Amino acid sequence: MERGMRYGSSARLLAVLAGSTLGASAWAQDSVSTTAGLPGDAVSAYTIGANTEQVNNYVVDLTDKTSSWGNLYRFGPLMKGSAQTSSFFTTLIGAQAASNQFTSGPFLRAAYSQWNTLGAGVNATRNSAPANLIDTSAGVAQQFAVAFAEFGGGPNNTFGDGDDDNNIITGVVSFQFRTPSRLYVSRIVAASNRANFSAGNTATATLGLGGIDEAGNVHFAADGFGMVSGSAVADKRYLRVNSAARNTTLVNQVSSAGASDSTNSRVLLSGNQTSTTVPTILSSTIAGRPVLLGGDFAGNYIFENVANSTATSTAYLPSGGSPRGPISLTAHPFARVNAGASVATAAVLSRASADTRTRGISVWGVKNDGSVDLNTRLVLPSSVGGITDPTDGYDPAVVWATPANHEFTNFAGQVSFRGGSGPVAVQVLPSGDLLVAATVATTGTAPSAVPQSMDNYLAVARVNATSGAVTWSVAAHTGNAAGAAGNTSKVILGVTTPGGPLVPIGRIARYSEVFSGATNGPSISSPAIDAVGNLYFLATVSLNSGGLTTGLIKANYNGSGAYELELLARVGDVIAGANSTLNYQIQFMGVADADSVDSGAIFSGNIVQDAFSRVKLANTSYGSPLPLGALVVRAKIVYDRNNDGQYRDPTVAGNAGQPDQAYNVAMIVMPGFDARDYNSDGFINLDDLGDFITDFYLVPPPVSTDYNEDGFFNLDDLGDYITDFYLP
Ligand SMILES: [Ca+2]
Ligand SMILES: [Ca+2]
Ligand SMILES: [Ca+2]
Ligand SMILES: [Ca+2]
Repeated sequence: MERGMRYGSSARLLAVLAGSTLGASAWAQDSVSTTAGLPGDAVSAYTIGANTEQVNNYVVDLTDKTSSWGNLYRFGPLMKGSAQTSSFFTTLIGAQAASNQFTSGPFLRAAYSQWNTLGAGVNATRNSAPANLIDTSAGVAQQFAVAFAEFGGGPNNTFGDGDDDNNIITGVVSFQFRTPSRLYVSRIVAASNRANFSAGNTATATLGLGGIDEAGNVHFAADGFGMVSGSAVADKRYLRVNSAARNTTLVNQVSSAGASDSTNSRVLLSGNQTSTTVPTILSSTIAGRPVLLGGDFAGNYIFENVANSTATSTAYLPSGGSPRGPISLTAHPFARVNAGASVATAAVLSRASADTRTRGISVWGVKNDGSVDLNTRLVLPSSVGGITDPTDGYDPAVVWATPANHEFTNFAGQVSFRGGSGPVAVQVLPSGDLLVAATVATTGTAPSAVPQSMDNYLAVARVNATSGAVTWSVAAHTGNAAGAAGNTSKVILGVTTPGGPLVPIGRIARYSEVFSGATNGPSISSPAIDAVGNLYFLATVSLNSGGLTTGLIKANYNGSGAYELELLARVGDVIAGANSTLNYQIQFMGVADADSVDSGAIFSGNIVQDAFSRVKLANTSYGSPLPLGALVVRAKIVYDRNNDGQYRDPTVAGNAGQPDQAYNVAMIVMPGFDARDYNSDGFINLDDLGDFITDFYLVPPPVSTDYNEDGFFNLDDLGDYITDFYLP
């Protein structure tokens, strides 16, 4: 591959220019409370009335962060978990989701709070008031949405009983291309399992995420698992909340009666006693209405064939086959499963009738009403040479015994009920070919059982749109039983000087190498996939400089099967938050829980799969950050509240009374986009100016020539582009 063509290989690359562009600032729900230590400034999910915290509208300014390859990404704590008991700063965050696409239009809200002072924020009682209220009543913005499920031990601070709290939080996010570091966030408490935080077994549902579309419609599952209230949900339900329209005067409690904000909530499946998997969504932008897609343990695909009503089908499976885990979706039809009416493509792990291991991925076309078009099934190769890593020759059929027993993973344990959704990453490439990817367990006990194996590889299949030919490759792997210590696990690459050659900086590690004594994995989360087939996942890593930790990895796709690994972030990284004016440290990003994959790890639904509409994918080079739309990652961050260079979470043993503050957050990762790079080739030069002027005089003008995003195409746009172009 052409490393010289790598995005960021030149002194003129955007990464080097970052920070000097467009006054790009680094400020981010990046805040701490006015007082040090506990309880912090996370908002309660139950506050209504004059200081209602059901909806908060605020700015998060992202912080530039350079990857191991020298490429520019931007990070920010988009939303905190909700407030908990006085013993913890926030709830625990479980599954997350992002809308599959961007849309554009007016800002969701007419104004957003902004601050860059320690202590300022959106909590009505624990922050000082934000200094600024930014008027967004005019202009065109890009919009996407994210969601997470959160849970806590409830008022009694004990997990596993009928007072546990559980919420679905959404964020509808707007931004403009000229100021891509600035996100305008509407944080919304979409649904809760109780009306308030009063003591007692008053919780009425257990919630599982799920999917969200770019308008903020969120789909989730609800049942009465562990609940004892007489009002608890008594069946296996699916619900939708139009979170952008949430009534802020009440808590949207999910119970047997439905949901309190009944105007903006719908029960889409009720009376059902068959266990379901967490649902996803075919977006309102594509289908004209949000369409729920889900599945159950009887093998049915469940789809909202008409608004607020569901139908089932097994036409997506081979005869006698069965699915495993939640389904995944990409908002693009794939020719070979599209008889003409597909608007999207879905995928799920599956077994054929005789299988005792989960070795297949079923793929089907999804029509406008969610129904099944054509289908196909891809089966993991088990022969030597059937699937290898082209970069290092790794062949799992050689390294690991009984390759016919290798199986797709990250669907067991709690995943079907609590998310994430789902284990299979699916994308239709610009060429029309299909790419699917999922994590494989090479060893294990009984099929699909927990404890889950920590010996993993990330398998990718490309399906030719014309011939149907399937080619498999390995994108990442843990090597042999010794993991990173065996020196055969996949290398992670980086530059040691800006623009320098890529050299190994570490390896994927086996989970027990990082967490000694651990007896289960996985070591590699499920992947999320971007517009050109790059993969994003969490994995335990061994770094030459940073030791054993957990990393956020991008696997760069060369277009023909080979992937090289780039480190985007790791546990231990420190990021400067400029809204809070404090540094914070990433202290947790989790891959596994006590027996299986962590629902809060990355799954395929964690990414906005489409690039920004202004990005010209055909011009982006290998390694470019620009194909990434946006990625949500659950993290625990610790603010250095007293600015002493120490990051001491006071809820961790030995740190009691410390002034620092620790929050579980939905971190957003976005590409280092620069609106001046008009042709998206990674350089800002006269080609861009020429291309812009050419487009500007086209009739009709492309949307991208409304450069200043005011909804008008006029000379102001040309002037603003030229002005920006000549900024230093
Ligand atoms: Ca409890
Ligand atoms: Ca400190
Ligand atoms: Ca350019
Ligand atoms: Ca304009």
